[in-house]
Amino acid sequence: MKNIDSYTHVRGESVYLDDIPVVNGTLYAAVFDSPVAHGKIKSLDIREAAAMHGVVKIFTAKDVPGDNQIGGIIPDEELLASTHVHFCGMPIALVVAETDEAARVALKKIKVVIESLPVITDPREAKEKGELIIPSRTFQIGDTINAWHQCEYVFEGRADTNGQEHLYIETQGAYSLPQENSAIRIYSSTQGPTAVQRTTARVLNIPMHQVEVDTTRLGGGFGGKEDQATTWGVMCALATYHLKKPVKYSLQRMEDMRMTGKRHPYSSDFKIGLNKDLKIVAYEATFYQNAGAAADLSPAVMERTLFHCTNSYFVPNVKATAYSCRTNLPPNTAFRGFGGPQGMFVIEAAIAKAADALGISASVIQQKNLLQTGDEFPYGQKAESEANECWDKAVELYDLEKLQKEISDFNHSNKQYKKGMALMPICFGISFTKTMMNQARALVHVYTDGSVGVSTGAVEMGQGVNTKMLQVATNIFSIDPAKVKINSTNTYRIANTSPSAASATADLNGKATEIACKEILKRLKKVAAEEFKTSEENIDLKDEWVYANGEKTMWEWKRLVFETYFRRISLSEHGHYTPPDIHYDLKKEKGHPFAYHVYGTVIITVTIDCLRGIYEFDSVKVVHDFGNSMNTIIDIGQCEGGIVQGIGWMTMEEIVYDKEGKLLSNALSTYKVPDIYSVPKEIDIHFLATQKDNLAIFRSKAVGEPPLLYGIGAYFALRNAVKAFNPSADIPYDAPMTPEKVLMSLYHPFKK
Ligand code: LUZ
Ligand code: MOS
Repeated sequence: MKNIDSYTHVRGESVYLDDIPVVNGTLYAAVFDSPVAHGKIKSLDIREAAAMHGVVKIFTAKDVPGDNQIGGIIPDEELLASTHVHFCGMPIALVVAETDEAARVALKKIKVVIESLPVITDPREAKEKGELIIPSRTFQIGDTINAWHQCEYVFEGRADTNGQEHLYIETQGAYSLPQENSAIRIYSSTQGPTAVQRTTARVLNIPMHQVEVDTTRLGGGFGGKEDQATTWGVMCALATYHLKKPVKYSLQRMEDMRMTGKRHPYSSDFKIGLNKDLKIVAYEATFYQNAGAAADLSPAVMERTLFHCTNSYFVPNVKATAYSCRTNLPPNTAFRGFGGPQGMFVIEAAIAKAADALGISASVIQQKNLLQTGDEFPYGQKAESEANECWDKAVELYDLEKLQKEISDFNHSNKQYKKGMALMPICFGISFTKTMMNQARALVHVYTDGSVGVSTGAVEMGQGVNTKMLQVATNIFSIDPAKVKINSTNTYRIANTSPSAASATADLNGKATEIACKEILKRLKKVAAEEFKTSEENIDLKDEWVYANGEKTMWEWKRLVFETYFRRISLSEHGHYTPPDIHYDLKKEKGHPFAYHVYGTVIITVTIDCLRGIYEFDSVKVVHDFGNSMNTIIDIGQCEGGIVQGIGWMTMEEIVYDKEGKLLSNALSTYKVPDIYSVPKEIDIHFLATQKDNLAIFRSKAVGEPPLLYGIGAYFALRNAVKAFNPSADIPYDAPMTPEKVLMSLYHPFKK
């Protein structure tokens, strides 16, 4: 089934935040943000700005009627700075004007005097100074202290990964409208409508039932709108609250890049020990997470780093410690993978270092240590592994031996160009790591004409979740897709939603939809059973017809629906789903946090130009564990997008802050993202279809985040290509491997 949004997308008719027809009297907001990364506000002068033509009002911290606080996990982030600023881009004042232009012109007239305080941008420095967001956490299995004695080889090193700008095509934004009796409706480009509702209620000191948040769709989220969309919704609502006027704020790209947090950079230390057979016996890692100036989602991201610190390998002795370090950068936040990729990169660096030292291919070590079913993760969960199946299938299907030979032949006969290849197995846990968040609801109405309306907590952000929800309803009722409408995500229809995140949206909301539909179906069948004088088990619905005892009856779907209504039986249901058997003990750091894991293996090949340091990815060949995909077109799209985004993070996207905490890569002229030319020439995705039971919707495993992890292979393929040119290259494990870094390592140190 095609994505139900493709028709309006292609015609430009899909309604994003900035396409919502504007109500008469709408005002426009813009934020005045801190020009310095850390300091004390000595004075703030808004008089000249407030007197400008078209300016209606300027709000500051003093105008917040409730709690001036937007911190989701920890209350450590002010909506508008009151006395101190903690990062460049921190909101200080909110200008509201009759036009967008007037608001932005007025920003320039605001005068602030800030007494500078010391700026920290490096997480290791923050840790040294005791600047931690939460106490450190350690995951442990076996006994690393005694395990080192059993190791034939031990290697230590350091690995760094940089951040990543979300670069959703649609920037952040919100539009709030005053309603009767002081209620407020907020259209928000958010992954988490409930977060916007809850925080607005807290900031304005009004009950949550006064705040309606409605989200039709996003032009991309990638985690950037899991938590940080809230700010803009609350800003608009604050102005609406005071002015009783509709207020809109759609951020400009540079505002968005400057003021919002990104993927967390990490700096890490590792120590790995292997025995003679190249089995990993022990692994230790210390992660320094660059959290930015406030907690945001950093504690949860840090936790997912620990959960993924051994990737898809079984290691009997592990000790991994993580620190969430407070720096003077915009608070870093969720980004597809949510700390998992950062954790995986470190063990892959450790394996690469060992392989280099032993003069073998990293794939030899990788293959020998893949998880088997029954193996225990450091957090106590037992694996239901597809790691070996994916790996073996990739090796066989894509003929690894032949590929390796082609590459070595190419490298022998070419001086200026070199090829490199890497294999990368992946493993990603599906569920919110906070067990409580794994719940969802769906509201299904069957109307008397036989059409169906479905509302869930799922937010459509381009990932195709609405199509999947529609498939669930049409499948259970066995009706034409045209009969089903998926409604906008709205806090008045579905309450207390978890954000659309953690790759779990289709599973959680799909299962809730399934539960609601099945309940209605049961009632429909009861009516049919009475009419056709048989039992409910003997009633079937197929292609909009009622069958009794296997025989087609006179009733079609529409008639059945109307007869049910005529008997005064409810045609609506609110379904609630929570995955069974997941739990976690924070004291022991053990449990069963994930409903299941997703596995896969990629073989990725790159060609570098050894004169210029530029490169092209020749091919990305994947065997991915989809379970039983319910929509192969959408799932391939998620894989392709995730792979390209992962390659971008690992190879070209370079976030640069200066020592003063100012973002230098602050526009698309200075921040390079993958474009159509940098997409690998070939992306081949093989579906590892398994018949095993799992907790995914229709056994179709979650697909949002896992494919991003394949991008890590790109980094190691590049390293291998550089080594083919300069075997003595001493390349730090420091991603992204930009063309500049490739060029430097090709010739440094250069012995020949
Ligand atoms: N968001 C969250 C996530 O709140 N918890 C998670 O475990 C998670 N995982 C991935 C992406 N977003
Ligand atoms: Mo996400 S990183 O699943 O919002």
